[in-house]
Parts: sequence; structure tokens; C-alpha cells
Amino acid sequence: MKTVYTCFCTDVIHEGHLNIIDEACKYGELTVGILSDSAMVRYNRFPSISLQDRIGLVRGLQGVSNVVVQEKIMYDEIFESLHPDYVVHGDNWSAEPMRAIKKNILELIDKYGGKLIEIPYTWNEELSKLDKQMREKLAMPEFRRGRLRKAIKMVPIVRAIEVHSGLTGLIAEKTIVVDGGDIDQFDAMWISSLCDSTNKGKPDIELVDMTSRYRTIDDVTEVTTKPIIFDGDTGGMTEHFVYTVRSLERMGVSAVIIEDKKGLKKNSLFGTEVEQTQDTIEHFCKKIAAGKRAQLSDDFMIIARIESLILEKGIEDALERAKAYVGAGADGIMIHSRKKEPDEVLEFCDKFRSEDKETPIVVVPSSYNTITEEELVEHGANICIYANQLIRAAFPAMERAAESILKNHRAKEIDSELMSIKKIITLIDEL
Ligand code: SPV
Ligand code: MG
Repeated sequence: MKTVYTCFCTDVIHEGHLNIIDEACKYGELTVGILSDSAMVRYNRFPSISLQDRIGLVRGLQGVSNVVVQEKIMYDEIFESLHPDYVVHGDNWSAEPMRAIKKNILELIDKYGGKLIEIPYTWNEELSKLDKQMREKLAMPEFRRGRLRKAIKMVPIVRAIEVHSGLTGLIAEKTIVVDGGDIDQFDAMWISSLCDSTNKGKPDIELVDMTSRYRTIDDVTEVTTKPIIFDGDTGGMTEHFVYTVRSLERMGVSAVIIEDKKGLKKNSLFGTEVEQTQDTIEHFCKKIAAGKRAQLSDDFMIIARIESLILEKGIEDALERAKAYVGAGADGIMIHSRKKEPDEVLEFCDKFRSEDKETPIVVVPSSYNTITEEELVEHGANICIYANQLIRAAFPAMERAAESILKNHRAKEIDSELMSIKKIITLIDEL
């Protein structure tokens, strides 16, 4: 009996999958692989039901002999362990990342033997509607809010990229790279106070009011499904913060990060070059606890950001605060630094982790940007925020375009650096 393998990355079984099973089992004994949670996340198919439930969808279907978990998007481990005689797949390979998957399968067939059977991909109005419904479910506040807590458990480190508009939201949502045989993308979005303010031409001093910041969240949520971490600055007055918590929960935001500063807040990357005052441990703990009491959902997170290293108060002060903030109910700790080297952040992570194995640690490697995500994982970090790179990429590009037009009295010279007109008018899909 020949062995046949196919892999599903889905939360629902529809006629397209049944068709693949019908065709595949004609070739021999069929094993269906269910893509693991972490691989689904990397593939931009965040699972809306558990792995066990996904296995249950397939087990017992006519024509299916075995069900296994496929841990990675690429098929290497499957070929090594199962040596399938046939791999069956829909023929929808035209774009990345599907193209890379086909290449991977063909390379493995070259190495291990076997044959790829391509089945015409089933696509009709019904399935397109189903696909859209699945995506829309992911975007709903109730579902989106819980995604950050789930993602922390699913991937080695949650990568969040700064967004400050619908357009940057789309970049965070859709950018996928195929690199070294792996597929990668961002897990979450960071609505930075620096970038949200800068985008509105305002300084990062809590001047852009909450109503305006909520408008940015709205613009982002309208076109994305990924979880949002909101930069809540100092959280403002405790009496106001409790309302912010409720509003963010309602909008489907997953986490708010508040920093332990008081008075006129300035951006942390100024460090001690400007006057900034750290809050007392006692007062900041009260703010965290009040936020936790106000919170209505179980999945929303209040993350406490420690500014001790920014304000040169030392690691011991940071650790003391971390312990107190967790005690007051913080669901995570963000440690910030503006040093070029990651040493103080790593030392903090190591010391914090030696006492607290659970509480998520958030880091923001803006200035110590040589550190890799893999190194951060080794030191126990759970969320890595790329806090300002998109706006820093956009500004010089826009400035160059403006200067070129002024210098040349026409736009021809800059055109080769610009997105084509055809692309910009078709960039945004209509409903
Ligand atoms: C932000 O992105 O607004 C932050 C991070 O708070 S930092 O700019 O480094 O302070
Ligand atoms: Mg900020």
C-alpha cells in the first residue's frame, strides 16, 4: 500500500478539503497533517479553534487513515519521518508564500523520492464568503483582544511592529517574507505614542488626546486582524486611566503599556537630557491595581513599563519596581533602555527571570538594535517591539521626493523611487 500525505491549515473543513481527501485517498493510505498553532500563526492563519479541535475535524472523515501534527510550514520533518510516496496539494501556488512551499516539497522529493500530485484548487463564491467570514471573525474585538495572550504561548517571541495609520496597519498585517525556507511575519502591532504624535505633527508629550489616539486605533482595526498593544504613556490620572482601560478593552485592544513617570512626560529616548520624573512605586502600583479592578474581560493585559534604566536609577531599582508592579496586578513588565548595548536590559531580564518565570517581559530594542530576537528569547523576553521603524522609514523617503520635485521643477527624476501609479490605485482592495 502506498502512503499519501496532505496537510491542512484551516479551522473549517469545506468542500475543497473534502475534494482533496477524495482524490488523495485514491493513491493509497492517506495521512492528513494538521498544521501546528505556531506554524499557523507564522502563516497568517491565526487559529480560532484549538489544535485538538482541528485534529477532531479531520479524524474519522472517510478516506483519512491517520492524522499527525505538522509542526512547521515546510515539509522537511514530514519527509524525514513519513517518507510519503505521494504528497497531495491544491494547485494554488502562484504567489508567495505558497511558491516557497512548492519549492520545498519538490526539493524534498528530489532527496527522498516520491511524487507531488496537484489538485485543481476549489474556489467559488461560497468558499470566498467562508474565507472572508473567518478573517472577519479574527478582526472582531472579542477575538482580537485575546490573541496577544495566546500568541505569547504559541511563538518563542511575539514580534510587534509600530503602526500609526490604516496604511501602516496594512503593512503590519500583510508583510510576509520567505527567508531560508521559512515564512515569517509580525505577530502584533504597537500603537506608539511617539509615532502617533509625530504622524499628527505633534511632540510626544501626551498632547495628542485619547479621543484622537482612539481614532488611530479605529483606523488600524478597520483594516487588520492582528493584536494591538497600545502605548498608554503614563496612563494619566488614575481616575482617567480606569476609563481608558474600559475603552481599550471594548475596542479589542489586547494590552496597554503604561510607564512609571509623572508630570510632563517626554519621550524616553531623551533619557536624562530633559527633565523627567519617575513616579513613586506606591502611587504607580495604585494606578495598576485600579486599572485591573476596572477591567471587565479576562484577556486584556495591563503591562507596567519601568523607566529606571532610562533615568539612570540602576538595575536594582528596576527589579524592585518590577516585583512591586507584578504584585499590584501587572500582567507583564516592559523594561526600557536607550543604551547602544543591550547589556543592562539582558542583565535585568536574567535577574527578573531567576525569580519570576511566568510574567511576560517586553523589550524595545530601538537603540540597542544589534540584538537578535533569538538572543532576547534566551534571556526570557516574550515580546519584542519595533517601536518606530515604519515612520522613520517613511519620513526620509517623503522628504527626498519633496526635495527632488523642488530642485527639478518636475516629478520625473524621483519617479523611479516611487510606487507606480497603477500600484497605488489598486493597492487597497474594494469590498
Ligand atoms: C513609543 O514608541 O512611543 C515609546 C517607545 O514609548 S520610546 O519612543 O522608545 O519611548
Ligand atoms: Mg511612547
